[in-house]
Order: sequence, then C-alpha cells, then structure tokens
Amino acid sequence: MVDLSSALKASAENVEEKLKSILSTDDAPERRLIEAMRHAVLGGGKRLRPFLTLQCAGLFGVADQSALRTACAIELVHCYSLVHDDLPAMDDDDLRRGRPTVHKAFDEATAILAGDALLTLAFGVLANPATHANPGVRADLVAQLAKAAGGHGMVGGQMIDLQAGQEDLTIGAITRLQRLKTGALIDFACHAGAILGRAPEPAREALRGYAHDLGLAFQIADDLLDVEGSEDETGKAVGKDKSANKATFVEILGPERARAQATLLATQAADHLAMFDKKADLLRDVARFVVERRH
Ligand code: GRG
Repeated sequence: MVDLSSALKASAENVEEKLKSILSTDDAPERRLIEAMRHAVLGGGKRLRPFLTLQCAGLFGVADQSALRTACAIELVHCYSLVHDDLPAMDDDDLRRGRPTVHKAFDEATAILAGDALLTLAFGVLANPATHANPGVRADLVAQLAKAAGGHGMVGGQMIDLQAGQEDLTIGAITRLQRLKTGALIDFACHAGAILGRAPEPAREALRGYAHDLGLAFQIADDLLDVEGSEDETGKAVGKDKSANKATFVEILGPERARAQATLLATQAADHLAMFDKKADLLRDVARFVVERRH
C-alpha cells in the first residue's frame, strides 16, 4: 500500500519534470517572460490539484501522458491565479511559496504578462493532440476549464471577494464565493480525470460530490492557516484576512466550529467515493490531509 506523503511526493516530482519541459527556455527576445513564468510555476507548491487529476484519471485507467499533461495545465492556471492575486492591485503580497512573488522578483508589468501567458499556455497544452488523441475529449477539457476559470468560476469568485465587505456576507454568500474562487478549479481537477476516462455518469456524480466537499474543506483549512499558521509554515504572509477585513468561514464560525466543519466536510468527501473501493484510498487520504495540513 502506498502512503499519501510518498504518493504526493512522487506525483509532485513528475509534475515538476513535465512543467519544466513545457516551460523550456531559449534565447528568444521574450525570454524574460518565460523566466517569470518559470519563477511562478517551478520549485514549489503542494501540487494538490495535479494530484487530484492524476488520482481521478487513475480510477478510469487513463494513459499517464494524458493525465500528466492535463494535470500540468491545471497547475498552470492555478499558478497564474496566484501571480495575479499577489499583485499590488489585489492582495499585494511579497512572499509566495517561500519566495518573492513574481512582481517582486521581476516587476509588475512582467507579472501581469506572465499570468496572462500561463493561462493561455494551459489551454494550448489541453488542445494539443499529445494530451488526448480524441479531439472531442480535448474540446471538452478546454470548455470545462474555461468555465471553471472564468467569470462565473474562479475569476468571478475573486471579483466577489474584492467587492465584499465583511458585514455584507452571510455564510451562504461566503460559501458561494469560495465555491467559485477555489472550488471551481478543484472541481475541474477531479472532473478532468473523468473526462479523460470517459467515465459513466454515476462515477462523475461521485467525483462531483467529492470535489465539492473537498473544495470547501480546503478553503476552511486555508482560512484557519491564515489565523493560526506562520509565515515559515505556509511560505506566504498570514493574518491577511483579518487585516483586509475579509469575510471568511473562520470569521463567521470561529476557529473551533470552522475546524469541526472542515473535518466533517473531509469525511463527507471521502464518503462519496464508496463505489471506487480501494482504488480511491489516496483520494480519501488527501481529503484528511487537506484539513490537517500546516502549509
Ligand atoms: C484570477 C487573480 C485571480 C484570482 C483567483 C484562486 C485565487 C482567485 C486566488 C489565489 C489566492 C488564494 C490565497 C486563494 C485562496 C486559496 C488558495 C487557492 C490557496 C493557494 O492554494 P494552495 O494552498 O497553494 O494549493 P500551493 O502553493 O500549495 O499551490
């Protein structure tokens, strides 16, 4: 039996290698942009979303190359969101993954362009025949990622977050915000495995339930880390939600109830996977990891 930390490590190494080859450098005049993209993507992060894609694809016997390229495309979108989120116009952060943010290591304009180029590169990776021989599968991946990342997905969630004053948001509104901002990409990370594997509807439904609960548990844990974690553990500034007066689950529920809710959601997430038997053990383990993590 493979334990979760070895599996996460092995998966992160494979993802890192593939991302390095996707983001290879040359002597082109635009190489500063490629260097900024590499700074944003390589050498850090838990690689949680790629792990979800690889594990979900594994449930349906998807070829390694297809799963890995799709997993990398999702990580590219995630990294773009981090680069733009860190900009002075958004969260204005200096530290990410224990290193200077892209606009600090390079400059603001380069960081904007690097984010733009990472997002478009992700779609290029999915649309490439090397990702899947069937153009219908590739088109479905592209369409579903566009939906997850766009105006009624991750970017829409960010917009609501930027507009929200703490007093304005109910727990229901915060849940919706977080479902868009963080949940949509986590949903797609799981769903992508089912698209690649042409999974039947009951299996897709099970993964939808899993991703939904996992995404919320992940976000509550992220809120808790912002209150209780340290910069050394998380590799980014903490205490930002309070100082920015952000509406979070922890702010509304308090840390104890928030932790209990995250644990419940993680258990519920794992319960959705019954039909996959032992094949989904690492997905069950990762649900627990998401709420217990310190980074
Ligand atoms: C499109 C600008 C823009 C933003 C979209 C996802 C997002 C909104 C912003 C990212 C910033 C943020 C702190 C979001 C909350 C949760 C989250 C996505 C945390 C970071 O994800 P991890 O913990 O990070 O998986 P690593 O570094 O491990 O990949």
